[in-house]
Amino acid sequence: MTTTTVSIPRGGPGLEQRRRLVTEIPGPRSRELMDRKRIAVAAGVGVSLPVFTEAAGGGVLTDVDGNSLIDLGSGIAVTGVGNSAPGVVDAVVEQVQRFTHSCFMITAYDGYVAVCEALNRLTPGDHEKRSALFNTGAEAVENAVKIARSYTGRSAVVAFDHAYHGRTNLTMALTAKAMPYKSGFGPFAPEIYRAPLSYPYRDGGVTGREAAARAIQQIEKQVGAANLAAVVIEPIQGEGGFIVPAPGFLAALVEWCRLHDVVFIADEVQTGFARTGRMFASEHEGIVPDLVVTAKGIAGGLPLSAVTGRADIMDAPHVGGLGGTYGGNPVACAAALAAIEAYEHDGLVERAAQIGDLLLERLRGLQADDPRIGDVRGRGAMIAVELVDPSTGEPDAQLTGRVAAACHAQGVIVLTCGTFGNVIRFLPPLAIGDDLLHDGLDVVAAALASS
Ligand code: PLZ
Repeated sequence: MTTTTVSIPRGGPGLEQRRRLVTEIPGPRSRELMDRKRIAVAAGVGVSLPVFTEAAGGGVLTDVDGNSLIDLGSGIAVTGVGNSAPGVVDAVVEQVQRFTHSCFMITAYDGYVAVCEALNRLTPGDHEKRSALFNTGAEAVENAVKIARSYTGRSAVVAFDHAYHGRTNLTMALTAKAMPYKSGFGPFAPEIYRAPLSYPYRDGGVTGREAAARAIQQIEKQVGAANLAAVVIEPIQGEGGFIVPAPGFLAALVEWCRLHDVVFIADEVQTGFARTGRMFASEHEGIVPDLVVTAKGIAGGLPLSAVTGRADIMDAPHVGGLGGTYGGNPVACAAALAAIEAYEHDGLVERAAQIGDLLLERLRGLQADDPRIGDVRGRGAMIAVELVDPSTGEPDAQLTGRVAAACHAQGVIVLTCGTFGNVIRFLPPLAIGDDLLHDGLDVVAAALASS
């Protein structure tokens, strides 16, 4: 009998932590694979960088051509603990050898309960809480709405301008932007209403309290508190452009919701788990949401999501009313417990805050010499620049596209976002080192200079 040794490329923090280009980006092997993708994969599934991943860890991602790229995106804010973080890998391997699935609704397992206990402990507020686990952010947002409707006996839901909550039918309705998320995919779920946000850079000095009053007046007139089950909001908007509402905006909304028995749902899918320099972004504003939706960073890259909140609200749906075949999959739960351990005990909350200071300082330095950088904003390791035409203040999506493409060509993964497509966002893994951040920002600076 002959045995073949398969060499598996190892990711994790052991991967050499530097940017290294050995081919153009994309290289020949990535281009070949992109040709196969075009034939095999539905055209609607886009790829930002036509590069195929080989391994990833710390602050880098290596591709199939041997290039090492700096990761300033974390797979859209997922790998906060780092890709293939050792604790996550060990926990997953151990669990995968025990059992891969039983369906929690058929026979239960302790990992699911332990993740719920951790979420109940870590989310804002020390009231009695319950959690339920799902697979994706969108699925968890949908379930939060189901729970709020069941609790209140009302149907209307308010979401905000620039909101992003997912791509399923209900969450498309909650999401604001038509292209690429909604266009051609309707009709959308009914009883969803949109309210104006607080967007300090484009709000002409409107305070948080004033912006909340503006939103509340519209909700009262156009929906009516008596019909409203829930208000859903990202404490810092993600896809919509990393918009940090003016201080007091979120608190005023929470206050109004309490007064009218409307369930306040914080969508912390992108902001959760140390990302913003606090375990949850709601903490920056001192708010205690009724329900908190989490996903992305929760499990170090495995698909898991959750709804956590007030026990009386969470327990409203009848037994059997919540679930799904894979929700709270045991392997994903094992990964989440290891990831949460790292967030809590490896200083990652503090690290996110430090990364934020470094990013803000460097980007504000660039802004001082470049009037096309209209705004630098965000919190912790969730920072963005909004690019504009300096003569008019109008969003400059073309410049944004050119800068992102120039970064990609130099081996730096940056993502864009924003309703107007004119925001470059930085979401590095919290496991990245300062030298990689500086190298990545040098590339961003050069890309801006040449675009
Ligand atoms: N809520 C706040 O950021 C996902 C989506 C990228 P899923 N954001 C990235 C894309 O183009 O699909 C997100 C989010 C917020 C909900 C979601 C949805 O999470 O896990 O993608 O369903």
